[in-house]
Parts: sequence; structure tokens; C-alpha cells
Amino acid sequence: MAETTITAPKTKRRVKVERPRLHKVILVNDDYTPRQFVVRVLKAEFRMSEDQAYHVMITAHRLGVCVVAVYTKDVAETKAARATDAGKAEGYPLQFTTEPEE
Ligand code: TYC
Repeated sequence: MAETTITAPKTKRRVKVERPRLHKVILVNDDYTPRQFVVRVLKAEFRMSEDQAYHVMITAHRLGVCVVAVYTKDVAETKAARATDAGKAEGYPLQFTTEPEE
């Protein structure tokens, strides 16, 4: 004889999951770091082409800051620290900072 299994109706629970906020890496201008060095760091740490790196460098040079890229918080902070350390290792005050995207 066929059996019928009665199950309770499924309750749908929609949990709202927010996408993790991305963080910007920002290049800060200074008066001492050579332009070519900034370009080299941008190419090495952020995998930019010569043209992309030059454009970002010259934008920071003219405006004071330029957004380099956006990443998850961890990646942004690690890359900013590595790029800043690359300048420090050569005695330059080159600064990369991070901030959350709106
Ligand atoms: N202003 C520097 C110079 O004239 C070059 C430079 C550009 C440094 C961008 C930092 O984020 C920077 N040598």
C-alpha cells in the first residue's frame, strides 16, 4: 500500500546578504619621489601597463591624489602597504592609502 508522507510546509527565509564593500587604493602625490619610480611601482604592484601607470601617476601629480584600483579590504590594504614599502625601501615618502567605497 502506498504511504503518504506529510511534511510541514517549507518556510522561506530570505536572509539579506550584503555584498562586502570594496576599498579604493589611493596614490598620494609628494614632491620627492621620482615620476619614473612611481610608474614602476604601479606597474609592479597593480599590474598596470606603462600607459595606465603613467596616467595614474600624472593625475596624482596634478590633482594631489588618484584612485589606483578597488579591491576587497584585505587585498587593498596589503597592496597599499607593499607599494608604500617599495618607496620606503628606496628612501622615498611615496604613500598609498585605502578607503572604503561609498
Ligand atoms: N610629484 C613627483 C615629482 O614631481 C612625482 C609623483 C607623482 C610623486 C605622483 C608621487 O603619487 C605621486 N617628482
